[in-house]
Amino acid sequence: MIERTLVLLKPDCIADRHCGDVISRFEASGLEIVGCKMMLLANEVLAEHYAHVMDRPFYPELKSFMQSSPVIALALSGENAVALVRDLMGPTDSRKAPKGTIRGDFGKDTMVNVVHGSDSPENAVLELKRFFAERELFEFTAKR
Ligand code: IDP
Ligand code: MG
Repeated sequence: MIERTLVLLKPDCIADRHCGDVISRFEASGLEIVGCKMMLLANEVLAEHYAHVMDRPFYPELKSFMQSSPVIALALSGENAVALVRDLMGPTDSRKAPKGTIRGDFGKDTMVNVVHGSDSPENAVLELKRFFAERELFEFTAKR
């Protein structure tokens, strides 16, 4: 099934100049970019996006990490895009992520882990709405 999913390239990805590498992996796996923008995450957006970890002791540090620079938000489209992106990312803790995954190759630890990817098709729909206006998302399959 063709799905869309939300990816965020986190501040460490930008600072370490890994955006190109990460996007290349998504493209090489057959995913297409159907939305893209750089943005500073406002408090409210971040609080919604990370509502499920808001009560955890690490939230203040996560908040300051995620607001330490802009992030790059991507909407990616393709066959099973949600699960495919999660597979390419690897698990949350970069130190436990296998080599060959994005977090395993470029991440530092559990917090500083290069990318966000939606964890279910339902959340992907909600998250895309959170980060993109409808007119900022494109249906296209590029003509080759
Ligand atoms: P995910 O990004 O792999 O889906 P979530 O559990 O949804 O992981 O957590 C959201 C983000 O919160 C993680 O990507 C990471 O940046 C941060 N995080 C999660 N667990 C921890 C932790 O135990 N310590 C520090 N940061 C964490
Ligand atoms: Mg998550």
